Order: sequence, then structure tokens, then C-alpha cells
Amino acid sequence: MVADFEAMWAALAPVGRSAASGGYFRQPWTSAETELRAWFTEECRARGLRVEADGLGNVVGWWDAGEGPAVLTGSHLDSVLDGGAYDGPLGVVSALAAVDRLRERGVEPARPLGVSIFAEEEGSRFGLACLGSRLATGALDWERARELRDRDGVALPDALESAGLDGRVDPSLLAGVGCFVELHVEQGRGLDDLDAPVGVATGIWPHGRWRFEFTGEANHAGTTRMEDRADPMLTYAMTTLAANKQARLSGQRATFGRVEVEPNGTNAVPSRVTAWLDARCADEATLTGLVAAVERQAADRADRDGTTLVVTAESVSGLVEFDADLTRRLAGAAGWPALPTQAGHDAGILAAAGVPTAMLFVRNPTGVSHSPAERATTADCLAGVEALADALGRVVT
Ligand code: HGY
Ligand code: MN
Ligand code: MN
Repeated sequence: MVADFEAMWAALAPVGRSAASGGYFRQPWTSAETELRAWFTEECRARGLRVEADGLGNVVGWWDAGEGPAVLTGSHLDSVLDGGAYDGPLGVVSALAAVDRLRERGVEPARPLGVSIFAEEEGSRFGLACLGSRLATGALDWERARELRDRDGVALPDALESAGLDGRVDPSLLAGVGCFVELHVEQGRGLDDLDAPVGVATGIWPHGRWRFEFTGEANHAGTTRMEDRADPMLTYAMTTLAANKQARLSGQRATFGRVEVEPNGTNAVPSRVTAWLDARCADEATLTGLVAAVERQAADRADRDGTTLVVTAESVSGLVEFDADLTRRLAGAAGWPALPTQAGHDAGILAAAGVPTAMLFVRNPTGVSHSPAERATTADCLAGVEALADALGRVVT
């Protein structure tokens, strides 16, 4: 199994990797991510798994065995911009390797077992997180999804077509799924602090993304007196400080990590600044309150700066509490530590769709994620495969 895991990991390593940063650019429906989807399909077929795919890039390899509600396990292959190697792919490779382990152990599943990948989990291209799993579960309508545009103005249907996909949503893809288990590298240091290679997730904080459009008045950077300006960059800058303070003082999370400036000239006051707030809080009321407070402070500042503000919610995910009974059954007597997470996952979308869902975490020694520096040791990854095989063995038999 070690050889299989390492061979799969090595096969993925160069795909979509930046020579400059060592990070990954595996945006959905690009050549790199299309190559990964083809690799996954081939790995499923090489294991004799029956491959089912919709027209979005969601794929399931089925081990047709037994009868009754299926057990599904998997994750995603797309990355954030300049992302790490483990966020997503570790869950996919581990799921395939866990199938190998179950077979090595002679396990005969009493129910079907599927290995899955969902498309555009990161929302790094079209801005809506877990786009593939939201469409596959019916949480999002195709009529709304088809209107999405990426940063270059490419419409979702055109991006799909360029990747050889027809955008067909297949409600039957997940119809027979009785539970979902996602293994994921931990995006934090909880397991490292506990000196544990594997843990389970208790739930996901509510979180979302809001687009802030600050509009001012383009003007000359030199001849325009400071008091005569309507500078959206100033309103934006004060808003990021306000968001950071709001989150810091309340133990929540708020980040402005993406900003677009028009016309982005060195010697001109900008006409417009568009920035995206990523906010995450321990409960939904706190999230609503934090975003409202940031919006209020941004609007007050806009009044002072003579700029205007429009705020639009682009992607919102509610509180997720994973299925405690399933988690208990999966863990058995393993005694894995249980942790919350502030990171969103397809597991959260399936849970919200009513599928009993659980997550396994693999230790991340630095806790760093969404970065080329994201790490996990091979020993911990292999411990994760064993844990996933043990867990699946407890629920498929
Ligand atoms: O952004 C997230 O929380 C996840 O990594 N998609
Ligand atoms: Mn991620
Ligand atoms: Mn992920």
C-alpha cells in the first residue's frame, strides 16, 4: 500500500505546479485540473471501479458490492491559487489507497463503496465555494450557476465546454449515498498540538464571501488636493482595518485577500476598488453580526470619503455539525481526537443536503494551508490511509 500511495502522490506532484513558487494552480476546467480528473478516472478503472460522472467534473468510482445505501468517500482535486499539494488531493489519494487496503485485508463490503471527486471545491475560479457538490446535491440550481463568470469574464458553460464537459447535472450521481466520509489534511495545528496523526471533525464554522465595491472619482495623483478627492482606495483600506479589528476582538476570522483596482495606475486616484471579504464565525448570528458591522463601518467611511459602496454576498455556507453517530461508528475504539474547523469542505455541502457525513483529519505539522508551504509527513499520510480503511471497514460491513 505504501508503494501505491507514494506512486499516486508522485503522479500528481507535477500537475499544475508553479516552478516559481512550488505552489499549485489547479483551477477547475483548466488543462491541469482536467489532467487530474483523467488521472482519477484511470485510477478508478485500474481498480475495477465502475465510473460514473456528471457533466460538471464530479466523478464517482463505484465498488459495486452488496446492497443498500452506499458509503462514499473522497474529496477534491482543484486548488486555490498558488495552493498546497495536500488540500483536496490527500483525501482523494487516501480514498483510493483505502480501497486497496480493504482489498488486501480481504474485506467484502456488504454495501456499495464509492470514491469521489467534486469540482470547484475552492471556488477559486467562479467565486462560489463547493460549486460541484452544491450542483450535485441540488443546493444550487444550474440556472443560477450558468450565469457565473470567472475573472476573465468566461461563462461557466464555456469553461465546462472547453474542458470537454456539457454541464449536465446528474441528480442520480449521489442518489444512493447513505453516508459520506471525507479525509482532509488539517488546516490548522490542532492535531500537532495534541501530538496525534489522525483526528475527526466535529463541524464547520459558518462562513462566506462578500464582494465590496467601492466607487470614487478618478483623478490626478498630483494635481488633486487631498481634500478634493473621492478616493475608494482609502475607504477600502479603512474597511480592511475595521474587519481585522472586528474579528480580532471577537475571536472570529475576517480576511480581505483579494482586491482589484481600476484603472490600477500609479499616478491616478482610482475610480473603483473591488475587494472580497472572507468571514468565518463560530455561529451564524455572529457571522451575520460581524459582516453587518464591517459593512456599516465601510458605509460610514464611504460617506466621509465621498465614495459609494455596494456589498454583495457571493458564497455563504451555514454551520455544519457532522453526524455524531456516524463519526462514532467510524472511529470505533480508535479514540481519535475531535476538532472543529473553520475551513469549508464538500462534506459540509453533503451534510447540509441531509447525507450523514463525517471528516477525518491528517496532521499538518505547521498548520499552514492555502499556501505552497502546506505540508504533511508521509508517515502521517499513511496513518491517515490506515485510519480511513479502518473507518470504512467499520461501516461497509
Ligand atoms: O476555503 C475553505 O475554507 C476551503 O479550503 N475550501
Ligand atoms: Mn481549501
Ligand atoms: Mn479542501
